[in-house]
Amino acid sequence: MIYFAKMIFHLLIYNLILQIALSEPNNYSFPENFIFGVATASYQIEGGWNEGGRTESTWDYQLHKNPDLIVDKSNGDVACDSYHKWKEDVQLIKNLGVNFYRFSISWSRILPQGFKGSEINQEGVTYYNDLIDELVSKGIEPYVTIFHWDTPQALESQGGWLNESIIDDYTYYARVLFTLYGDRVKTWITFNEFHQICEEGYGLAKKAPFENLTGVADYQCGHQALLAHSRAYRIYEQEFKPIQGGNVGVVIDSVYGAPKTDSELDKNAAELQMQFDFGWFFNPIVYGNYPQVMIDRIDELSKREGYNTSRLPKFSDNEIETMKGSFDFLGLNHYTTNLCTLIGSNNFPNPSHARDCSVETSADPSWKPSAASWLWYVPWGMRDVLVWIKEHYNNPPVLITENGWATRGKRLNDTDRIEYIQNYLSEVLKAIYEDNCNVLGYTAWSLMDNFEWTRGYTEKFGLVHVDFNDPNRTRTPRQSYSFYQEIVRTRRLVNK
Ligand code: GBH
Repeated sequence: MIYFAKMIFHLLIYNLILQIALSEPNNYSFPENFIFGVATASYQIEGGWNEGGRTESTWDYQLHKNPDLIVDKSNGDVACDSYHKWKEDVQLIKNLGVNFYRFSISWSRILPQGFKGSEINQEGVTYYNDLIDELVSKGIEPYVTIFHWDTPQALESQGGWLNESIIDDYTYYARVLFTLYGDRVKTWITFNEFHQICEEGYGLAKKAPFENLTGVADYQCGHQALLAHSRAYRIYEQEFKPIQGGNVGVVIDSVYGAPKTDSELDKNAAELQMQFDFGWFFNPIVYGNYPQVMIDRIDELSKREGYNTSRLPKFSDNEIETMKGSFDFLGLNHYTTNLCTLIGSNNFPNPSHARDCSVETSADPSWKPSAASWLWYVPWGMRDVLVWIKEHYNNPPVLITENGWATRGKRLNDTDRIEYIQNYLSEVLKAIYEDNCNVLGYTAWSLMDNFEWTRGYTEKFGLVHVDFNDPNRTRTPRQSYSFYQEIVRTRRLVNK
């Protein structure tokens, strides 16, 4: 009897804790057309780096040369071994019950030499054919990211995204993919996060190719990448869409910039930050050109620094026309929020993207940190960023293409990840029902633990744990996997 009472007591306490952890989810259910998915990226999961005719990407090349670039000196040579274990991955996705799987294609698996006109590698083509067929046969829609940072080294060695010839190389590659897979792939994403490729890759040496020429190379990279995006969009629109009927979007990441205080100055700082990070890429895609505030400030500073042209390249009238409206949906990667305040430009290196913007960002000390130094738990930022996008770009269709929480170690009872997903989704629902934001769906990052770039295998984002010490790379679903499965099944937040 006492035993029984004790058990009930424990159950009550457990429920109470769960209720507190999950705080108050709202009562909305997800709209009928709202879709759910999970995401990964080729270099982070595939491995098989030199198998089936694949050549090195800039990541392979850099990490083979200098393992010290990564905290645990690891690399993506094997990663989750999805090059061999893709069937198991698809089964996990199937059991999760989601509508789509967002994955990326490794450019150097399809085109080992990378460049325009180069030979197509049949073994690489077969790998993705098999994956796509398996997904389709299980009722999961393939959502393909054409480029998620793994530039073929053959192209990187010629300057990569700083050399305008990459625009033709990229559009050739995109056309090859549309031709090969467009009968089954109806949702394409041209680029994942220009900002990380260009600012972290060429500006701040935090991502391959680890260049640090901020204020110059980042803008040049962004320029080529935007042009490559818009041309690929038009190629699909004109040559493939009439037959294949799919959609082409682009993924832009946004750390939401919120004002540090209610002051007008801080509100300006937040706006500036959003324009310099998010607007840098989405403004051209919607309106044809960089945000005016960016053009003006960089022109002005460049002059003062003695440059004879602006460090921010200019688009021609034709390019503006090609760019304007070059998206069917915006893919939004959103994880966290920063507080913004203006500070003097002398606090930043000269020149630099940070100096051009001159905003100091910080986290509120009360925000819960994750295992990733940049990621805090700020659910309301999800709603605010959706509203900001709605107001600035005339309520475009937005697919949330990534959102997730970082943990450390194996821990399968990832209640913090559950809380994060629950409350971020709750804000998505408010944005839909209370603010009329046009949100098409949600994608959890990530299906499974994977190679987290310079953090190696130390930071985990997976709904599924992967044992990287085990040659079999055994996959074990975490609690968050069942939790997300429940949301997808019931189409509402849990515990209501
Ligand atoms: C996504 O980017 C990527 O698309 C995905 O590949 C990745 O695995 C996932 O995030 C998790 O990180 O200045 O060194 O602190 C999210 C964008 C990445 C933007 C980290 C801010 C800060 C790096 N964010 N970045 S650092």
